[in-house]
Amino acid sequence: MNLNEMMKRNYSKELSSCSDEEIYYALLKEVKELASKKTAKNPAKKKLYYISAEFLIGKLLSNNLINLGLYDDVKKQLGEAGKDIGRIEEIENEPSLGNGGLGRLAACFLDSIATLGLNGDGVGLNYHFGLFRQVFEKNAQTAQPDRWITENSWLEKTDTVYDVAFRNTKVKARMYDISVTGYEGVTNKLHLFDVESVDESIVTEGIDFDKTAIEKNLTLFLYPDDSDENGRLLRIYQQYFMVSAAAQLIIDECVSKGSDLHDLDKYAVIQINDTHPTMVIPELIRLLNLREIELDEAIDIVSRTCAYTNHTILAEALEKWPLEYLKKAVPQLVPIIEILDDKVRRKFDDKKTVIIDSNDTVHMASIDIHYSFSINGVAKLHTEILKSEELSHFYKLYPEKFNNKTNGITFRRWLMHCNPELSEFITGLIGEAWKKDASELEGLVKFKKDKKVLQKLLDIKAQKKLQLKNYLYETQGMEIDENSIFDIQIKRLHEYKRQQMNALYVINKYLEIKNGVKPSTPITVIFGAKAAPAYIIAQDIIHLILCLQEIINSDKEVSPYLKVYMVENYNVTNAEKLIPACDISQQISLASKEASGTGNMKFMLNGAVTLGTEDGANVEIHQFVGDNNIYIFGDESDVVVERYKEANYKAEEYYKKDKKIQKAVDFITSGKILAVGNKESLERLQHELISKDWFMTFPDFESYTKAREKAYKDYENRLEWAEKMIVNIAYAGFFSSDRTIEQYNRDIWHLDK
Ligand code: 26V
Repeated sequence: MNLNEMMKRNYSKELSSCSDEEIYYALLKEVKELASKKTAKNPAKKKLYYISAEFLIGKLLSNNLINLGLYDDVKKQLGEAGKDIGRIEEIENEPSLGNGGLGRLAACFLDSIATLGLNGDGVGLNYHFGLFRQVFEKNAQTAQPDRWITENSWLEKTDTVYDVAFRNTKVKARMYDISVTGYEGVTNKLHLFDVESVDESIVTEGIDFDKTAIEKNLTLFLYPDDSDENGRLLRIYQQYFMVSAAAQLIIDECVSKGSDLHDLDKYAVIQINDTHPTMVIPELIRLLNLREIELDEAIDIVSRTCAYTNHTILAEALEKWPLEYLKKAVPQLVPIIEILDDKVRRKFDDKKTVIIDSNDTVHMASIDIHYSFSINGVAKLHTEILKSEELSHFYKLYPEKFNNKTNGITFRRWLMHCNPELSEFITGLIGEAWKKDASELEGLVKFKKDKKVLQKLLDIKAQKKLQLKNYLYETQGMEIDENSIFDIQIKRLHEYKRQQMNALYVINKYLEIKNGVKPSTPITVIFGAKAAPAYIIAQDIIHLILCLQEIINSDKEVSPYLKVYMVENYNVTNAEKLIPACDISQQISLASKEASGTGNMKFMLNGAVTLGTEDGANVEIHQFVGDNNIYIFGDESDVVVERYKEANYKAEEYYKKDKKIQKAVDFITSGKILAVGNKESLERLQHELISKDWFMTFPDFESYTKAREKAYKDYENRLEWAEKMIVNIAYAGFFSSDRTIEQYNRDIWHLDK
């Protein structure tokens, strides 16, 4: 690609005299064309449809340039013309199509599917305002629409339009496509459906809008507030809109390839990402039945075509809808769901596995489990807990359907793109093969005593810390000390992830420094998290962290040793800056509650050391790196599961007997915090901790503190620390999403290459 010629063609100007914006739009156009040329000429007969409410794909320009093998050349040509590729990347908006791990996993999977040359597309929704943009005001989160779509973007309007009918109205679903380029692989598609009659102008204050104006609001926001009935109905409308369009697309594509629909499973496999796309099962059955396939056979066909992934054991995410709601929104599915339930009841005598329960509530996961051929968890421990606890009644019925697929991440984005310095260094040591076969990274182990290599690793980390400092200064006005320990917790805000426990530790550290006990190396604690707007306690936790940020950073006695920052609007773009700069990766969920985690893998790959519980994929990380290269603390999952069963945990007892806990918790409503914070919110949080502490931060607090202090102490011996870093990088290979996708394909999808 000759950029000078490209710019002359597009703007009749030399590259050097073009603006960053002009260069971005010319590259966008060019890369789209190049990507489309890599669409498989003779795609395999069978195709995977990965249906998901979220695809957190991140910015695409650099990612696509890397995958098309053009990045280095483009960067060089730009540099020669006095242009900085980093500045050009900034022009692009990040598509705000996801919330957290579930959506980012879907994006990593699309990258790996295309990289492995597999025939598989994503199907989701084109939310105009995404999740929401987080803005901090008065030490609290506010939510604004995140308008990410620009006139020219990666989205391509297609001619594919389907009717989607609800009880009271009918809408048109237009398909937009984003090309998904594989690394030296093929180009697949992410299909995003959008309601034709969408109306952005109905959004009034912040993210408020008329929830009943279905024709206008269906594709405005991801996860609109569901704290009232209209909000919950809207979720159902959105989900049905997504899967009805998906089902029509699947049928059309299969028929055009020669399927008579009796053999649908030879042409399609559908991966249902969590329960949000569950209605694709009854919808496909309905559509096959309309095409003259007997109901029983239609049910069989669909069950052979669908597979379900569970991403969480938290009850709130295993969706249940009142049958009444389905009758109001999508009555055409109700008789099908009743038949599905009836079949289950005839076959099995177990109330715990029914679809429609005695309260007339529909359990979406039950539909998935009975009427899919595969059910998988996303890390070893998670799958075991599903089998022995949460889904044990189903496991007894269908042991053969259950399988584990430990999550993974794409190394193209999470190392090559976000940390080219480390990438190049690794390639210099062990060659290029790791980019296609991540297990090759193990070759780094042999350098773990090589002082030169270790020193270079530390130098790269220092460089990434400096880059982060500059980035956070420019984008958020923060002034962080590049010579401090970077201790980072970035993920959705949820009580089970225990940001509040991290905050309690920070309070104690602050009080300790006030008392004259100073850490030998300064510490920078960084948080990044969005909280669902209706999740009050999560808002309170953000409020506490922002108050601590204000108090601690402006305290002249303390701030040379400890600073706290919460980055605003945590997203993929800033994760790409934060992760390579991190020293200590906080993965501190209550054991048994984090299905897998994928941030933990990204940090490890970039040479951060994990401070974590034996939860999710941390367990597997621990097994790979060994005790010396990870800081594990806290009660294990079986203890936690038992404690929940016994239901006799009393937070207040810990609060009363442990002085450290008491001091930290009392501080939440001290004069110091109240001077900068909101009394109601802080008191509510404090009360919640003392009276409930539902995610058991107190029992783990002492061992958390000890492990964290040990990590800070070990950090002092720089070369020994670097040894931990290199061991983490070396064993990150297993966590490549290429490995995960190979396993999905081998065990579930069976797609030809
Ligand atoms: C959460 C929420 C919270 C906000 C309101 C709407 C809503 C809807 C669904 C969910 C479920 C999120 C499920 C999820 O993201 N699970 C994560 O999946 C990751 C990929 O498998 C895994 O690494 C994380 O451990 C798991 O939490």
